Amino acid sequence: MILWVSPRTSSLAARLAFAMCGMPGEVREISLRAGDARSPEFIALNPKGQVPVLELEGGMALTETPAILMALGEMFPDSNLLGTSRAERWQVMEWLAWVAWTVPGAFLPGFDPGRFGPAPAEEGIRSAALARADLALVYAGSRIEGRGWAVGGTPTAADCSLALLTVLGGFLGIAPPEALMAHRRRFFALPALRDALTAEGFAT
Ligand SMILES: N[C@@H](CCC(=O)N[C@@H](CS)C(=O)NCC(=O)O)C(=O)O
Repeated sequence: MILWVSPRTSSLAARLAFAMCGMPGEVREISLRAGDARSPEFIALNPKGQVPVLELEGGMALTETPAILMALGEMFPDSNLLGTSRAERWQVMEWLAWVAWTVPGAFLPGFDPGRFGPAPAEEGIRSAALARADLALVYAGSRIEGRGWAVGGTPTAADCSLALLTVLGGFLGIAPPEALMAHRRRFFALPALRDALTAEGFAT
């Protein structure tokens, strides 16, 4: 099994989930910045030209973070990535779906406003995105306040996705609410994540 990522991008959530499963395969890094995702070899793997991709034995190349996290959680149930009950699994999916919508809807235009409108509109697009991203972080902070983990009593895939939001917020210069930062510190302190975080350039 191979997990394809590009460091310090939204593939971080899948990389953390892979680490929570005990690194069941190889992690292969490409550089989005260098254009690797547009190479013929990568396009053959994922015609969308995006990371993450989970390449499975038998040739399936699974894309889309929620699908990858769900597949990992099902293949490695001891990881508790999908929680410990049916209700927790639904709640984990609720978080994954929300983050999957929130990243492109609220954060991405902040990084790359030119993709969402012509040059004269870029600054407005960017500042509107920052406001939406800030609101999303405040919402997530209010949900995590007073809790150890996003769902249930152990870390799950939802925590991978929440940590990603704080990281993207930081890249945009937004300070996430303290409850969310405390959650990220707690999560990043898990020994299973140490190597993945080091590879992504985060101090643990
Ligand atoms: N819907 C996909 C989005 C993945 C995505 O946007 N990946 C970004 C990483 S920041 C990417 O590869 N962007 C390259 C591009 O779209 O050109 C998911 O949830 O996994």
